[in-house]
Amino acid sequence: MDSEATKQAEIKLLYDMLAIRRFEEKAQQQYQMQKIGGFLHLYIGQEAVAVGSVAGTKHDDYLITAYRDHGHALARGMGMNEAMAEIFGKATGCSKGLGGSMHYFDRKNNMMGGHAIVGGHIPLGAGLAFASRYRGEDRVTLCYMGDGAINIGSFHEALNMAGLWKLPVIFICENNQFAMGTAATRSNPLKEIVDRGAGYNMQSLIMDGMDVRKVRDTIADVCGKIRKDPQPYWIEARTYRYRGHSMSDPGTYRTKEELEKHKKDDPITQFKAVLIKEGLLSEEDFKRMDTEIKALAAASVKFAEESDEPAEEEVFRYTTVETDTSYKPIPTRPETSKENPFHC
Ligand SMILES: Cc1ncc(C[n+]2csc(CCOP(=O)(O)OP(=O)(O)O)c2C)c(N)n1
Repeated sequence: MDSEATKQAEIKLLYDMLAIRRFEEKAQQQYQMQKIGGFLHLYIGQEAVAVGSVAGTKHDDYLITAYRDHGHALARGMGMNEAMAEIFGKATGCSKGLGGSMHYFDRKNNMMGGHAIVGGHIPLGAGLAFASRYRGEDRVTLCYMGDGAINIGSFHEALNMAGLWKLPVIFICENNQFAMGTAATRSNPLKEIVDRGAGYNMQSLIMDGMDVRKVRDTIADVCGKIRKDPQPYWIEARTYRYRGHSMSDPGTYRTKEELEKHKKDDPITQFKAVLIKEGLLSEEDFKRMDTEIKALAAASVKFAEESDEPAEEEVFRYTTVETDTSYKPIPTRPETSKENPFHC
């Protein structure tokens, strides 16, 4: 990349993090105005993990995550309109208004969903990686989860299989230190979450989840290694969520002092200061960027409000199975070989 392209790529990291923050602030406001039903889990504080990791991937690489999914979807290229409309339950939403905040889906950007059942998506992440390896596709899967997901049965089954079959997947534990109100230190027999990878013979590492550049560089490096030598990785991203678990969380499990301490590491203010110091951005540039993003977030609310509800019959279309008579199973299966070593 020439220096102008490099500069723009750096600024985009900040832009994307700020877009998630402003989008969610707007969503929070709308929720408080009772325009949104159901759950709303904000990603505020954790933006560097989604933005940095997406920047370290190719667009073909799959992403799959849990219910705190706005950040991953926006970072991967989902527009604010379809993201906001989904929270509003409108037909123009990314999941046709039927999934809500916890079930974003964006096939065109290879974002294979937000998933509400804690740990339920981890085998799906392994499955995506299996599929791309089986088909001989050059794809890495990024499977994100919270620290509360690592004691769920499906976590162990999926990591075991991924380790055994050397699947091209990066399991990223976004350790924001709490599963609802339970501190990770109270639910794990091992002191360090990163040490979990050893049980599945996985390369494991810790990543500073508040530093967007470090996240990008780590993921780019690991993806590069996986493309050459397919195998799973286990990464603990150390981060922190600034808002409650969801909108109805009084937050009594942590002190104000603890929260304030972590806010000093805010990934957006930190990175903004770095870019200004390096002469890549001015305060004026930042204000312009912020104004533009706030206008997009406000416009997304208008778009959501003006969109139609899903038609009544659509609800049943996606909850019951219709037999697809045109479906034909893959006629032949590639032979087991060095490239395709699965014995199943
Ligand atoms: C199987 C299952 N059990 C319980 C819940 C209720 N629940 C919703 S969120 C949550 C905590 C998960 O915490 P973590 O995985 O650390 O993710 P974070 O909220 O920190 O992003 C729980 C227990 C659920 N959704 N699914």
